[in-house]
Amino acid sequence: MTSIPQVRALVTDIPGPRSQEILKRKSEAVSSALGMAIPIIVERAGGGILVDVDGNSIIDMGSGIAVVSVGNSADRVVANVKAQVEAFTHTCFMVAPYLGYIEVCEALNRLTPGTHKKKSILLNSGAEALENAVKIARHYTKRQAIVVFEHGYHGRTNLTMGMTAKNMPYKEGFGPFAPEVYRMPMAYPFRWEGGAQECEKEALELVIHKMEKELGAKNIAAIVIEPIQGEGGFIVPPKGFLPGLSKFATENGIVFIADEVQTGFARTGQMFASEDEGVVPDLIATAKGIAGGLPLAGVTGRAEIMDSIHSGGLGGTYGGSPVACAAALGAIATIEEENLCARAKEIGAIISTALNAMKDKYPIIGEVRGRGAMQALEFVIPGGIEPNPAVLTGIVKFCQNEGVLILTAGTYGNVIRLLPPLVMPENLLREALEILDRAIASAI
Ligand code: PLZ
Repeated sequence: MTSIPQVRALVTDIPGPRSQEILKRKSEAVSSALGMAIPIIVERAGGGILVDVDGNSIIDMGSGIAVVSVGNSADRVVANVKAQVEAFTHTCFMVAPYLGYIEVCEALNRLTPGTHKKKSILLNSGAEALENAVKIARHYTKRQAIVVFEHGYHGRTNLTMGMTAKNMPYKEGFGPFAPEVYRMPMAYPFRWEGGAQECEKEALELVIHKMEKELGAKNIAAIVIEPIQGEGGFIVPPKGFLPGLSKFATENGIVFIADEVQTGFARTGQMFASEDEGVVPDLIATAKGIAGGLPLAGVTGRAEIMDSIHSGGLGGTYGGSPVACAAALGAIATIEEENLCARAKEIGAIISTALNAMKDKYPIIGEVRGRGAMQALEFVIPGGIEPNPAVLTGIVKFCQNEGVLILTAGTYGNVIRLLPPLVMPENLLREALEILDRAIASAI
């Protein structure tokens, strides 16, 4: 285990004097285009704790946006990376291949849903995985149209920006965007006109109707969806929506692509969130939790689709770097050997119990939702569903001042999302939830 004590401890205000000094240098040196969720400078991190340069120990309820699910500097990740860096740092897999890349692909082929023959490629980021998944689907189907969903998030490159729903801050002024990307209504039970039950009855039918009438099923190369939308605010579609889309895709020769960049690798209590409803995607995009913090992403899919591309058609200098692959093998071994899927379910039960108790107390909470260690609160003006983003600033600040890092999300900027490392000790988790409760109490 990490040598960093798993206790919250504040020795200065947040930010402390050393963080403040370095943050001044940040403003001088780093583009102001980059946001910052918490105004500290991190010095070390391990398990569920971030230690800043002033010596404050902060509970990490964000995992660097669902990345360090196995904890920061997890033992197996560190050991594998050290050994790999000493052996060699880079050859480019397309120039001179190495075993680590192949082993990560084998693991992806084994762990992703479905028992069919699968193959994989490795890349550097989630956005790059989505870009490649779309390239593959278009090439394979010889079609162009890509279907995405309201509230969806797929990245910041030109194509994935166009696939992402939310304008501010991701798209504003960055156009023009790539053509042939079509956004469909999302099955968002909390905000569906008529409510959650109507959503379950109507959403799938509406989306299929639009695909058939507005695009023509035979023109659609791929349907791309996050099984639970991440940046969009942890929107969980009603039962049947994902299987229905997947079935429609299969019946119409459309490639069904699950974007499991945020939901993957045990986060939701299964290795992949698609498994909860037995959905078997044709292609699955992975990143984030795959490699314990090193940059790595993958596209895994049906062998006949993955092999339909001409030799040399896919690649990149750094994709599947040997160091990132070594980290991934350490992270995957940790997830499997420490049974982090089961742990994610336990964490989910603890969080959702606590959040539901908060909902009973505070009418500004409109909904508690999520799955496993991916849980969120959506804030509203009491009595209705009008988004209430204004309360978030105070809640986040209160948590920070008490040494808890939480993240926000949502198209309306009114969602608090919790994504703790799956190795978070239970006492820390409960402490963070208790502080969040006090933060919300102080906001009303
Ligand atoms: N698909 C579902 O969640 C990344 C974005 C952070 P990259 N989400 C965090 C930010 O503001 O840039 C994400 C995701 C889903 C794709 C991506 C993109 O992954 O590794 O950030 O490119």
